[in-house]
Amino acid sequence: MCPDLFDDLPRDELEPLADGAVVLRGYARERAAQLLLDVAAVSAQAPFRHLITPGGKRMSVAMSNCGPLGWVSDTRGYRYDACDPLSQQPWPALPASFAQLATDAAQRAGYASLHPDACLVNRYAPGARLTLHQDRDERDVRAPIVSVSLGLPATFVFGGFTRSGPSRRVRLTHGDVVVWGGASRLAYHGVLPLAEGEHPATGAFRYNLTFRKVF
Ligand code: MD6
Ligand code: FE
Repeated sequence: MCPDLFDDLPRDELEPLADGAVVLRGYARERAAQLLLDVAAVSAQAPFRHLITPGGKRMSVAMSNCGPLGWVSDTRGYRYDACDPLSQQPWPALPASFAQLATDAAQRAGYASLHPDACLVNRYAPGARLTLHQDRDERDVRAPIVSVSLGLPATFVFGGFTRSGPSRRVRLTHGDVVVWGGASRLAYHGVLPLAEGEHPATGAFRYNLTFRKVF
């Protein structure tokens, strides 16, 4: 069957992924248009760019940030920085639509309150991928991460606490939100190379917003 037939139905399913991690299917769908307008506004101020890994490789995913802190990478390492290295200016403020969604989704997933101080905005073109990694540059790993998928579908790989351990794959489509904390907060994860496609809301791209509490 073709799951896209059901794209217009309201969905608010809570799908357990692992201990502490849950997929809220379609949770952001009704807000997606506003979120994408705000992605455009953020990236007008802090353009998408391909960061360089500490090992000297160009990342295939293009990134921007908003909020008090932004995640950056260069040959000196990974870190959070209050300024955009391209402009030497503070990152754009967290749009109200972003802040509201992060708080609502965390609550829906059972986390009392999330006050994110960083939002990483990822843009995937066909072929772009994210190799297995842990999110461990945040000092406060008690807070969950809220991750929003917009546009083209992607396959998310969710592993354990070692890079080579077993993993499962989860299809993430437009409007899906993953809330990820507790026992899974430091699990390895990644995104398989994005397939070619055309999405009515985002064209040939997938966007992902991840809200974090760094401090
Ligand atoms: C992405 N997401 O979905 C990449 N990290 O494009 C992540 O790397 C991620 O979705 C931590 C928690 C949730 C995530
Ligand atoms: Fe991550």
